[in-house]
Amino acid sequence: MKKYLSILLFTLVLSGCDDGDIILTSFDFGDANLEFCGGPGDYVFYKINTQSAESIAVQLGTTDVLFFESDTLSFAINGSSNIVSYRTYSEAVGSEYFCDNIPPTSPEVISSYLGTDGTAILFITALLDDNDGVPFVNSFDPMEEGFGDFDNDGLPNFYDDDDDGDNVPTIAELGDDPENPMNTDGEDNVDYLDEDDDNDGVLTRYEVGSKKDLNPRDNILDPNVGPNYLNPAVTIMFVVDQFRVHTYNITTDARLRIENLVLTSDSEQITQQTLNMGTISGILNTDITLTPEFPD
Ligand SMILES: [Ca+2]
Ligand SMILES: [Ca+2]
Ligand SMILES: [Ca+2]
Ligand SMILES: [Ca+2]
Repeated sequence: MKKYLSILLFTLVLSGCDDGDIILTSFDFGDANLEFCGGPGDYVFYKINTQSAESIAVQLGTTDVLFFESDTLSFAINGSSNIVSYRTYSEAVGSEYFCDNIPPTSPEVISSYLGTDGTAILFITALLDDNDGVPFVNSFDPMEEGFGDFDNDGLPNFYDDDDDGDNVPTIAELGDDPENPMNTDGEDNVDYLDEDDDNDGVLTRYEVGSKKDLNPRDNILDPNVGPNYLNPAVTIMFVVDQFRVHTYNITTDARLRIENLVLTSDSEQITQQTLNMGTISGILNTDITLTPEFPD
């Protein structure tokens, strides 16, 4: 006989059940952390309740590379490419049960439910940061550390670690007091948004030792004054229209929710309107290095 029970109803039934009846399901993942392994083609999210020896796992078959940008993605649960499975075991399982190429043969599966309907929704929040010492500003103004692109290198200021494209990293152009960034020539923009920091008519990027030199900081003719790009008396130049390597960090949080889930076993069906699986902070935390193309 097939029983149709909502999880809520089932929880009520269980809480009134203390006479040793056989309990097939507890479906309690309240304290369990959402965990993750896998990658494109096989993204696996799972929760384990070690006390009641049960697990719920969501496998997503998308071959897309996820977590590098913010997005909200929906996946139809179908039992083949996108799988939800709920299981109880003879004893608690560990992460290897979901993450190893060859899953362990023990413990024994007591009951097994497969998702036959529902939608898994993945909320991805990716934070990009150049860690250049300038705090993020929610603005499109190219003079602010936001979405504007001061040097037109394709990287918005908030994750461009050389905002003015002069091949001196922003963090090296702020000076001792980031609240009041350095302005060597005392004119126009502060140094990290100034392509000619000493106002000598030669772009900072050009105040180097050769056409291939991408580091103006180590060209110092007069050590008493400092690097040539901060010395208006020195105008030795080589045309360098290339950018140095840039680095920024991506840190991503992922939240998973399942809606209208139908779990089916041989003898029973469990439905749940909304199942919040939880959040994984820092599911991705990686540095990206690239060399921006020089604009025409
Ligand atoms: Ca830029
Ligand atoms: Ca920046
Ligand atoms: Ca710079
Ligand atoms: Ca100079």
